[in-house]
Amino acid sequence: MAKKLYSALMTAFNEDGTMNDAGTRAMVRYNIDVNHIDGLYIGGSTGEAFMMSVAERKHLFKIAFEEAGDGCDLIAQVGAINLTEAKELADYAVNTVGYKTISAVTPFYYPFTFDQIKDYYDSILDGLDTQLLIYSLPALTGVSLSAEQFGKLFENPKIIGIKFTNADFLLLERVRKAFPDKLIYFGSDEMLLSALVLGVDGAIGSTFNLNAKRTYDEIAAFEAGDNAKALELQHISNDYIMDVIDNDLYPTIKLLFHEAGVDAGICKKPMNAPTPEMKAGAAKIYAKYFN
Ligand code: NAY
Repeated sequence: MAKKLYSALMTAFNEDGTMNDAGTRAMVRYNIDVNHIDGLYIGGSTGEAFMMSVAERKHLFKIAFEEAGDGCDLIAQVGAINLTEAKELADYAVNTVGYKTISAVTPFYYPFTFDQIKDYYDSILDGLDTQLLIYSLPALTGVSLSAEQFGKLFENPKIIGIKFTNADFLLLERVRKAFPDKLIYFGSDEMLLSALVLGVDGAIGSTFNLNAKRTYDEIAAFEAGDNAKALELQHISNDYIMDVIDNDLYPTIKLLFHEAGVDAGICKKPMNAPTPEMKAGAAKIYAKYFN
């Protein structure tokens, strides 16, 4: 099966923190029309969803779905520390809007037991005709699942795979070997090539919003057995990613959209508003990697 690339969709905001729908829609369009992206991951970390109200998250699901139409695959990230809200978001995404696939971050902040985490996923899926990707992001959630624990979550047949944002390559190898039929989408863009070697099904990431073409070329080189070319492209992508991180990751991706002619709004506080220095930095990054 061809490997898939998903951009983690950003959510555009105005200076007063309200949603900027035109900006979000424009980023959906750019991903479909310019990047020819396989899919969008909506309302994840990159989407700033954990700083948004339930009403705002629902609205995001609705406008992204409307704008994308049949243009690419869509995954709605419904996870929340408040399980009632996660269930409400899942029901809305699936039954009101029409998403076929959802994803949910592991419940975070409190040190939940594995049984509690399993109950969280089973509760979100209870009564819903959908499929779900576990969103595993130990660096931000503090929740690390073992291969055995992923296996227990997979006992729910609606759980089809993992968005694996983790640099633990031994775990990735163990999970890949144990569950060859489950989907694994890798989520650390700067380590994609190493994950491709271990047999991931694709990637979901923030930096593909601008860097999709180079990443598709890398995947194609890897699949053609041209590891030298794939590595050369990963090196360039990582120079780009490091520059973006140094300039402030999410605000800079929005600034890069601006450079590409897309009015992507700004990030929501407490994320940074763009400063003149950040704008100048983004202009340099755009000129260096995308001209
Ligand atoms: C999301 O929206 O949930 C993601 O984008 C997950 C993947 C990204 N992780 C985070 C925490 O942003 O693309 C990565 C990441 O931004 C990139 O690898 C740069 O470190």
